[in-house]
Amino acid sequence: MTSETRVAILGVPIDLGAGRRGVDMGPSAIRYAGLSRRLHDLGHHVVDFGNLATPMVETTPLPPPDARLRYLEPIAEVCQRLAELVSDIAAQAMLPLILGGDHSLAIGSASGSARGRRLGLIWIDAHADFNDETTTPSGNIHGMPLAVLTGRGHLRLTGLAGKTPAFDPARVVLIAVRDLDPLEREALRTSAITVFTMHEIDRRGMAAVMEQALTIATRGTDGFHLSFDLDVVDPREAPGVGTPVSGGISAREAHLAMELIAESGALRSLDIVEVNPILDERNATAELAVELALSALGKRIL
Ligand code: EXY
Ligand code: MN
Ligand code: MN
Ligand code: MN
Repeated sequence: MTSETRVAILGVPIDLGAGRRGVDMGPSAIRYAGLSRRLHDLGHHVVDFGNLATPMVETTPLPPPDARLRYLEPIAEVCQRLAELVSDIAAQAMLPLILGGDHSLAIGSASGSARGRRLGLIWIDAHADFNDETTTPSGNIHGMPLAVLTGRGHLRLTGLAGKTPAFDPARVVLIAVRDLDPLEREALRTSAITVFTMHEIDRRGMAAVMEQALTIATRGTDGFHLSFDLDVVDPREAPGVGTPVSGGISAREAHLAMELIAESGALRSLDIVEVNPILDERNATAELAVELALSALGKRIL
C-alpha cells in the first residue's frame, strides 16, 4: 500500500505556447484515461480542481508573423494565476499535479511551487525549452520555460516565483534531451544546468542517470518540482504529442525514472504536458501519461 499523498489535480488547457493546435485537449484526454480514479485506487486522497480558465487561440488576437514571444501577454496572465493557485495548493500540504497543455504552463506551475521554498528542478523532455526571445527560432513560448525558470527571458515571465531565478541552475537537471537549436545549445553549454542527453542514457542507463539527477536536485533543497513532457518518450509509444522527435526513451525507461522519483520521497509538485490527443486515435499517449503519474506517485509492480 502506498503512503497516502493528498493530490491536487489541476488542468491547464493552454496551447498558445505551442506551434500546433490540439494540446489544449490534453487535460480532458488524461482525465478520460482515468487519472483520478486510478490515483484514488492507489490509496491517495485526490481533489480535482478542474481546469484553469485559459484563452482560446480562436478568440485571441493573432501575433505578428515575426513575433519573438508569441502570445506573451495571455500566457503571462495564465502563468500568473497558475503560480498563485499552485502556491496556495502547496501551502495546504497538497501535491499539485498539473495537466497540460503546452509546456509554457510550467513557467507558472514551477514558479508557484518554488514560492517560499528552495526547490530543485527535474526536466524530462526531448527538448531543452531553453530559448529566449533572442535565440528562439519560432517565437513559441513552450520552447522557453526552462530558460525563464533559471532567470533568462522576459520580465513578464521570470518573476513569478517572487525571486529570480525561481530555480538555482546548479539544482536543475535536464534529462533525455535530443533536439536542441544552435543558439540554445550554446546557452545550455555555458549554464550550470546538468544535462543528460539521450547519449548518456544509452551509455549509462536510466537508473544511473536518475540516481545522479536526484542527488543534484535534492542537495540542500526542500525537494524538487518535476516537469515531464510526453514528447520525451519515443513517438512509436507516445505518438500523441505536439512536437514528436524520434529516438526517444522507452515507456519502461520512463516508468523507471518515475519509480525512482517516487522512491526519493522528495517530489513536491509535477507537470505532465504536451499530450495532443488529436494525433493519437487510441488515446494511448494519455493512457501512458496516467500510468507514469501513478509510477511517480508510488505505484509498484510487486
Ligand atoms: N526548440 C524549438 C523552439 O524553441 O521552437 C522547439 C521547442 C519545442 C518545445 C516542446 C515543448 O517541448
Ligand atoms: Mn495566495
Ligand atoms: Mn517541453
Ligand atoms: Mn518537448
